[in-house]
Amino acid sequence: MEPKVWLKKDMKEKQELVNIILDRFLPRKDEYPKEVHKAMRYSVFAGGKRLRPYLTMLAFQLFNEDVEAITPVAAAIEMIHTFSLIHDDLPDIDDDEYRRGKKSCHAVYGEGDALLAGDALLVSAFDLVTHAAVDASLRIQFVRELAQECGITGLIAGQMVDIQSEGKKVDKKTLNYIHENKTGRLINLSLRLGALGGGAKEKELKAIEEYGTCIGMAFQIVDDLLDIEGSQEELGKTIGKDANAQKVTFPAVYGVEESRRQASELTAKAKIAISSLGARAQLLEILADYLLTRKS
Ligand code: GRG
Repeated sequence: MEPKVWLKKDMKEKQELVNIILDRFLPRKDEYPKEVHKAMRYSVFAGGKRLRPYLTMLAFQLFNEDVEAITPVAAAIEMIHTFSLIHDDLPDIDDDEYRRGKKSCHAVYGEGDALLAGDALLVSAFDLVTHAAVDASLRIQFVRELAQECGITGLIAGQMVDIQSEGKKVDKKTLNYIHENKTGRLINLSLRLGALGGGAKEKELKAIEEYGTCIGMAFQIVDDLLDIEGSQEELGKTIGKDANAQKVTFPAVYGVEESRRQASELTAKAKIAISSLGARAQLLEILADYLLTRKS
């Protein structure tokens, strides 16, 4: 099968597994109090590539075929990711009216409901993680690592510095700090939890983490480039927002060409990092290339 076709097929199958868990786990739309449940479901099922859950499942599958065992963790990570998008779009953060090709959560349900829907997704994700069919000690580790990576030493820190840096001239170190924390940490953790759940050894984990660090940064560079060169229709969100808000982005600091070069270099490094895992890591390699050329 052609690599891209294989990847698309596998992504679709795994997306469906994740969607089933999300649908089973999230409260029904008509459950009291309805508004918050509707808003949660609206954003979770608005679309989205389901990249992070896919990474968790792929990493798990390198070591264990029974991928359904890790699906609760994959779905929980998607809930956290969706929470971060809902809050990121709020008027006091990035103020974005569109997300995943639809009106953003607060634009439909109002700021209060969107805030609570995000909070509920974040908290419930920690419950869902504990449903993974792995050893209890691993489940505890998952909860702890999620809290650390998403909290004040991870995502929130990255987002905070991002907000503080708007309109300012920042150095390359700060640019890296923002992107590594805001985007890279959750991408890397998605892979790490999958690999840990599957039973990866220390050396294998290291290779997967190196891959995660590289594709995480490349993913954000491409995200920055798409904000300049992408199409609003394909992306499903407003484009040109970064420049308008004087955001700290790779193209703003390095220029478009150099940013593209860095994304390619990181993708090549990511593929080298997992070459030691052999043929079983082929889909991760194909995925790295796909992420570099994605249009949405
Ligand atoms: C505690 C998780 C947590 C977050 C609080 C709001 C916030 C702090 C962080 C926001 C982080 C953020 C929005 C980073 C941008 C990352 C990014 C490039 C998102 C787009 O990801 P895609 O393209 O989106 O995978 P889809 O819609 O396909 O899922």
